Amino acid sequence: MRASSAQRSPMRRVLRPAGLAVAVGLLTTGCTEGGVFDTLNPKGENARIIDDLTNFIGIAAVVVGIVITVLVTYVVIRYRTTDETYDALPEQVHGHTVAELTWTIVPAIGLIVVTVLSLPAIFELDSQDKDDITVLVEGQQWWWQFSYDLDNDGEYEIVTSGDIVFPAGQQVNLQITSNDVIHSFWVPELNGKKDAVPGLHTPLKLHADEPGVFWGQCAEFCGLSHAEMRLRAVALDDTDWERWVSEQTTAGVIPDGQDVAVQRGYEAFGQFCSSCHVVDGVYDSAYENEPPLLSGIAPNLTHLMGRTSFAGGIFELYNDDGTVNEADLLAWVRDAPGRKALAPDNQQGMTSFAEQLSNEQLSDIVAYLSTLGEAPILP
Ligand code: HEC
Ligand SMILES: [Cu+2]
Repeated sequence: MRASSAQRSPMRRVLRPAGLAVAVGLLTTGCTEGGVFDTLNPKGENARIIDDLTNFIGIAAVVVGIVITVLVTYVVIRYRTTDETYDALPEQVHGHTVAELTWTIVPAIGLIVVTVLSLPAIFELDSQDKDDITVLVEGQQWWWQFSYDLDNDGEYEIVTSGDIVFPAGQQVNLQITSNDVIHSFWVPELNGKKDAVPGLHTPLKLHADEPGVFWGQCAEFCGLSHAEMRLRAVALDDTDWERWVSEQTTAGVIPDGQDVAVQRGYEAFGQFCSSCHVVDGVYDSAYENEPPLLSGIAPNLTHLMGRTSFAGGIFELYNDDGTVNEADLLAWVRDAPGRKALAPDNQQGMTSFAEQLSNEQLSDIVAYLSTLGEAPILP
């Protein structure tokens, strides 16, 4: 045995492999099968194009990796020095035409194959059919807004947030943008990531084979609540989709005064909330008055109750038994920055109303919010 390895302490011999095992263990914890953020589990045409490419290139890369590892191991063992002092250099070689040509041409062929396979996939994923529905996806700190142009006339018929609802089995054109910093729109089971950059409209497509709910997450660090900037992509069958559209395209209504709590909540909303939040046909003025937000936009609440979640997809809007999750809704309206990391002093996110609103006003407002729109339609 050589001098150096004889000096190695027995502790180190144990610690090294143990450390390696822990590292591999930690790395593979991300590999749960069937998780909602599983990129290797395509549920639509676009994701499948990416998955096919990943599978082919991944397997090829593993084969190349094995060949290289075997060759390197062979060379290391076969040509190791036999000189006990380590002073003598092995025979030095300069220039070997066959070897140099081989390690240039073989990788070049590999890269050409990868390029030839990737290019059509890139073009296919970027192409959009003008006849398909278009949804403008706006990222802001820290939630997503979805504006639907159903007939491609440049006008948005529906504005919502949190859930992006769309017809299953159809391609939907997305235009991804941001109203403040760079975000990234990502629904792993349906497509790759696409950066949301202020001033740019970047195309992406959404397609799901079957009705279902697919989870998404902002994938570009965008500040304080980046980790709490989620979304759900809800694919509906044709009948449900048409019902959803007809519900969403109806404007809000001014309460008729029958329910006094709702009436008081509606009035308090006008006083405290309508500078930021729009309710179509009821409180339309928020955008005109330039809401005190960096993004200039707060969630449109016209059909709030038609969503499954709120505040960037982090709170459920409904309890398991189907009743409205009034507890979380009330806690949110009372003190949003206490429920999710926001920076209202920096014009990022909703302000706290803990000091301004009494418990009675809060429950009135929640009563009013509960009247906004119908219950969500789920696959
Ligand atoms: C300074 C602007 C501002 C004011 C004023 C404001 N909000 Fe908000 N509100 C926001 C922003 C921004 C969000 C999104 C926060 C997030 O999810 O990160 C939000 C989110 C919400 C949500 C969740 C909506 C969704 O779909 O995720 C509700 C409900 C809500 N606000 C209700 C209210 C009520 C009720 C009031 C008045 C008491 C109010 N807000 C006042 C800016 C405001
Ligand atoms: Cu982010």
